[in-house]
Amino acid sequence: MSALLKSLVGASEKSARIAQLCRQEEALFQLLIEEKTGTDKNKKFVQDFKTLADVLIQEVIKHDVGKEFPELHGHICGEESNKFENSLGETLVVQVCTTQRDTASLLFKILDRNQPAAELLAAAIHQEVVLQDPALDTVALAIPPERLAIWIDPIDSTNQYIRGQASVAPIGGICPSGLRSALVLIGAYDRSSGDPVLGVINEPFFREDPLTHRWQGVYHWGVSYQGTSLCSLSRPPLRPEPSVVLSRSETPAIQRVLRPLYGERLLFASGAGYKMLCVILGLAEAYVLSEGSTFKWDSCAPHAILRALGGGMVDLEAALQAWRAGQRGALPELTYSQPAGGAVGAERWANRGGLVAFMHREHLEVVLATLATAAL
Ligand code: 2IP
Ligand code: CA
Ligand code: CA
Repeated sequence: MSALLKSLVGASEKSARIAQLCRQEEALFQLLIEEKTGTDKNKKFVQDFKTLADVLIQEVIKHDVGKEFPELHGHICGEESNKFENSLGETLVVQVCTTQRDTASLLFKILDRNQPAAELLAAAIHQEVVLQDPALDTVALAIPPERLAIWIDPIDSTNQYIRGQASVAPIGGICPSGLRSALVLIGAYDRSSGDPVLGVINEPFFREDPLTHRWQGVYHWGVSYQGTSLCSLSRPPLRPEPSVVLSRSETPAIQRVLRPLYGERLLFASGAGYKMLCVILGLAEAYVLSEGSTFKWDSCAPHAILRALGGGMVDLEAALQAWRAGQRGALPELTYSQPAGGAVGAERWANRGGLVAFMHREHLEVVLATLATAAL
């Protein structure tokens, strides 16, 4: 199990390096930021490249983890499809090849014959990541990989990743926007129960080195399985003046109802994963989302870490229903193995009832009691 945890952390590190590289290397950066000038073909190409960063990272994780754990083959899924249409209208399958050279020639085709970009990416994809983390080496856990499946969001908060604002001043410790909210999310869940088991969150843009202007990242992990909880972080306390973090597009009705509870400590941030991370780090007591705009790949990793620290993530609609019916014991947490009935495409994996991410059960109860009695 610790081998799987290490493999997922290693894959998140490689992913973070690819995400950083696309912003740092001129040949790649130009593709990422180029604006709507030029021909339609150019426009399409730029659009393609933005997706390519996501698709590539997902394929790298699938490849590296799948190679080490054949039991997981067919059970590593994510937001992206690996079919990719280039600007010439050719459909190509993005994959990690056996050698760096083969990967580079595949990328050369995908990237409209841009050799420097193809070579830089191929080198990053085939690099060996050596983790230097003694804490990880001491983790001893026995969870058979064949009981697990994996959800990946290769880059969450893509919009902020593309926009790339480096230094956005935090409000109440939380960055409202900017590169900080772009995260790599890798979560494992129990195939039969659907419960989240293991989560890795990597922050590729944690800190910019003032001298080299290179990005430095940081990762966090947590495991919660059959009564055993382990985490790279410690449980934050419930603060006397709690705060909540919301999406900027959260409904006015929810904002109005929560305002009296939090006052000035009603905070806003981009990125679903980042808002969950804020709860994990104790920068917010809750993340409330009333709409079905997140997916299993957004919540699985943060949810596993929250559980490892004694928190959780409930389905808001189902939790409110249970609360109103007086069933206030075990509130319905999100699960990860079943698609939503009657939905198609990505919608099958949406957290359709919205969610509340929380660290302290008593605070979740305050949120639910407030929302349950309000006219929404
Ligand atoms: C998005 C991203 C958005 C979030 C949305 C996610 O994932 O995290 O930022 O919206 O829910 O699905 P918001 O920022 O309003 O919370 P992606 O960037 O991977 O599409
Ligand atoms: Ca996402
Ligand atoms: Ca994404």
